[in-house]
Amino acid sequence: MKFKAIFAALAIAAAIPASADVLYSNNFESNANGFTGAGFLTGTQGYGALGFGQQMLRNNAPGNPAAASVLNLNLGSAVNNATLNLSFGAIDSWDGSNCCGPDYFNIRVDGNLLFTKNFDTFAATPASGANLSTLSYGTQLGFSGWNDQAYTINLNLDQLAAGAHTIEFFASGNVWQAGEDESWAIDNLSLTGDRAAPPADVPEPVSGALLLGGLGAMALARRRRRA
Ligand SMILES: [Ca+2]
Ligand SMILES: [Ca+2]
Ligand SMILES: [Ca+2]
Ligand SMILES: [Ca+2]
Repeated sequence: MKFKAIFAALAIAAAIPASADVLYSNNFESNANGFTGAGFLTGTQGYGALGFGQQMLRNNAPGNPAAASVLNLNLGSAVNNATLNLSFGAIDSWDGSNCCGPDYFNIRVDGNLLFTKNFDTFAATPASGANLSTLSYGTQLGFSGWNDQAYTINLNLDQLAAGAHTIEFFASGNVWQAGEDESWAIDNLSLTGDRAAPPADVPEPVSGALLLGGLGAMALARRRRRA
């Protein structure tokens, strides 16, 4: 029984890959597993042509900051080189530095604000930044009659410890108008990273000694049975 448990533990340790793992992924086609707080699945309208599929997670909550859509994760082991990737839609009248802004989209990981950007869907050029790639701007993708924008966002989260984590997605700004005036959506969300190596104290030499001891005892028992 003891040997079986040790061998099972070794087998599990050997099965943990050392390279990049997908720790969470969701295209929001059928569920928002792991999420709490504000937000709801909705049809993608014009965002469907930009890789958002049929459904996405939309949040049009009011407030400053507005109520967040919160991803709750529990990691079985520590993770290195963690990266968060997502598609982001700035839907309708995001005002940037115009009259009714600022309108920020924010990502906060374990209480740390790692992404904040004042989006302007009236601008002649797309928003720019090291973490942003443009999918669409200056076009009508649906919802209210205002033009919309779409981007991919890539964030380096570095190390994540084993255990619970929260990733909050939310809008803010003292003229965040919410509702059908300005809202946002995310899709194609993934968290990838390298699971840390299994603990160094996996008792390989000990189990070997136990195994040899066990074989010795078995041989002794056989000899005794023969005698
Ligand atoms: Ca989708
Ligand atoms: Ca607005
Ligand atoms: Ca629109
Ligand atoms: Ca606004």
